[in-house]
Amino acid sequence: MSRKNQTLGEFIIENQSSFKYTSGELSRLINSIRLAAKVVNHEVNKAGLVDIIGTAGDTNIQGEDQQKLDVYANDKFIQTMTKRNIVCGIASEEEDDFISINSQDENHQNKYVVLIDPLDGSSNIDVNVSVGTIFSIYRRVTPVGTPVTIDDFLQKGNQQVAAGYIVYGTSTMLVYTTGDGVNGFTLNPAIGSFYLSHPDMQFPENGKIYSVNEGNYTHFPQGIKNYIKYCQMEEGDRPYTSRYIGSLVSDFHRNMIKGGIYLYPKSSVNSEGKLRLLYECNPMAFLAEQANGKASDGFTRILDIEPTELHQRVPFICGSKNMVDKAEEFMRNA
Ligand code: AHM
Ligand code: MG
Repeated sequence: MSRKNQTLGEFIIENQSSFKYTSGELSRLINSIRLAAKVVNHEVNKAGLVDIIGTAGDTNIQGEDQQKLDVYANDKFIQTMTKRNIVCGIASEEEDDFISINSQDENHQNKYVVLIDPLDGSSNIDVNVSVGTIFSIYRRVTPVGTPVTIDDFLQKGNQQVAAGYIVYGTSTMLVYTTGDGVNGFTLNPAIGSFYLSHPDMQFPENGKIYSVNEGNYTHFPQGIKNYIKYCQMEEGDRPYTSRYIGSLVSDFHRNMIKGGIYLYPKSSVNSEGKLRLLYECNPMAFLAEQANGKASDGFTRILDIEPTELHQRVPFICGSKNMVDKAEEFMRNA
């Protein structure tokens, strides 16, 4: 039984038995993500001090090399999961190829692979605006005991066993699903523990917020242009409100709480869209569906798309179910 103020550690232990494979391996993996999130959070919070303690490429006062925060976050998540011998493979936005991790006994006994965007929206760091980490977890499809292959990573989103994000915002939250609803945990920085603050998160079926980079308007497909005009039209509960942070995790998080839609369509500039299927769209789509929302590329359910490459991009429309349905209708009819 989950209850508010439960720590994330307690929640993971109590809910372990509801997960269909109960070896504890997935729980250990989520625990290691929790740990890395705290370390990255600590560093993100110091970002404003960069002029005092040194910029990327500098050496700081303690003689340590300063790293860009996205590189730092990438290293921390990979190190945490590798050193704890918890996954058999990792793919990251920051790495060209996937990483195969040998178990300590070199037997490749771990069953899970993780795909991660270690610091999404990192251009927001310099201006003190929220950023996030996104993760997606699968069971490997190749046999345990052999090195992972690309096939372990190129799985459809509907095969995910867990997914989540960390939002480094006015407070830091970890939000995740193992396919049994979505729960959000807020970090108490004084104690260093995440507490269950948002049990069973749900997208309202309707919303009044649309989030899209309207600077790209002239390059959008006609269906998206028509939908944006629909959002702006004065009729019924419209016009909707426009809110765009430019940080997927933050825009998604707000829309899930308040009701809204996020769109990153393809355009004449980004012919495939901008966002990455495997470590941005799929995990957010899994969360959205688990929270009674919806995610689509305009025509197809995101979670049903067959991946063809690690860093594949797709158009992404995600949020309150009725809003996504409406945007799809405009795409179909354009
Ligand atoms: P990134 O992975 O390079 O940070 O890009 C992903 C980000 C999303 O978080 C955000 O929604 C989008 O890119 C913003 O893009 P744009 O500046 O083109 O609107
Ligand atoms: Mg990203």
